[in-house]
Amino acid sequence: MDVALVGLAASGKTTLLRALAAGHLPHHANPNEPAVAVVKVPDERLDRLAAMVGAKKTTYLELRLLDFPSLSVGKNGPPPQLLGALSTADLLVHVVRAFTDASVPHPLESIDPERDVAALDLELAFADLGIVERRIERLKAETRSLAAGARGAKERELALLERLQQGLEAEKPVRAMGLSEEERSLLSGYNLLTAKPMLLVLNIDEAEAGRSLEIEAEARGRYGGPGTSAIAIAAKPEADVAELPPEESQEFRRELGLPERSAAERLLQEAVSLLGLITFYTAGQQDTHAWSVPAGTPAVKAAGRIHTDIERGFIRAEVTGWQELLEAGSHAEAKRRGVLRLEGKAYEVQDGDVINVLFNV
Ligand SMILES: Nc1nc2c(ncn2[C@@H]2O[C@H](COP(=O)(O)OP(=O)(O)OP(=O)(O)O)[C@@H](O)[C@H]2O)c(=O)[nH]1
Ligand SMILES: [Mg+2]
Repeated sequence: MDVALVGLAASGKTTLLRALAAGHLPHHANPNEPAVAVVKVPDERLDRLAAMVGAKKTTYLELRLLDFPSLSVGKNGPPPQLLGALSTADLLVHVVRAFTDASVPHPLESIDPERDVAALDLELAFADLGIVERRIERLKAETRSLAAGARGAKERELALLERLQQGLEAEKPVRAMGLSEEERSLLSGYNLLTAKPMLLVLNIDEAEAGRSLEIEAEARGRYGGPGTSAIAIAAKPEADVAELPPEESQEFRRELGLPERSAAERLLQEAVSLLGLITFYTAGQQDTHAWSVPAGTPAVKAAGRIHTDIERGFIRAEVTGWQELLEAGSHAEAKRRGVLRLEGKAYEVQDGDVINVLFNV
């Protein structure tokens, strides 16, 4: 899954990437293209399961982070090439400047997070509007050349696009238009930017780090909505602490007043949930492994994430909630306590399930 970090110039995108990638930073190959870093999603549940079984290897979920060049807004909006590169991302992370540091100039010359959020949203909506309008023109022309009886599908698409056009003109993102599953899949080929989930990251002052969670709650109330969430992070100190060994980082976090959970853990787990994914685990001694699947995935399909043979030969899944398994301390004890359940192919995998698939090849 690709997560694009976007924002105005000097909002802290690259600093945030340093906090998320803990020092493993890519180089910008070309100033007009994003730099890419593959990061592991920190996961305490996985760490504890791995410790319980004494796993030789622990495998975290991974996300690809794309650090985009800054997007300009207003009269000289972002170049089409950059917006095109954004269109294949699965999630947009808008890094919004909320830190005050006078030595870092702001492209719009004042600190105003609400204005910046609205300005970038407007650019994205404008880009989508262009795509929708061009498609409407094309569809109208195509429909005219068809016999009346053969116009059904195109007319349905046209009606949907006209609805989007109206919404976008009113600056409403597609993700907030309440589209059905079917309508969304009809639109999936267009890669509309405002149809993607959006995570706003308020990059706050170091001095405000102690109030992160409070500022975040306020921001969620203000900006949250369908497919949209917000988080407050002090990127600079988070980036500095991310490079320390884990034993030292907790102490520094306390001294700096940073929240107990790291920026990487908070942001990347929020990203996974905005992507509509849930995490399940396999707790083997060789490898204790986190896997992600879309919410609502049946056990047999989830098994296919592990290996296609396991999907094909699926018999049953032994399923235990991560917490119950940790409380029991072993699979054997979980079985004795009756918290290990046997589930069939259609069982809908839940976030936090620890699964052992019984299969036959
Ligand atoms: N005080 C303070 N400075 C920050 C913070 N985050 C970033 N900066 C500074 O702001 C400047 C720009 O940060 P970058 O992370 O390079 O911003 P960017 O969004 O990647 O910038 P471009 O890629 O040029 O658009 C740097 O000098 C950072 O040190 C922060 O949380 N607090
Ligand atoms: Mg940068």
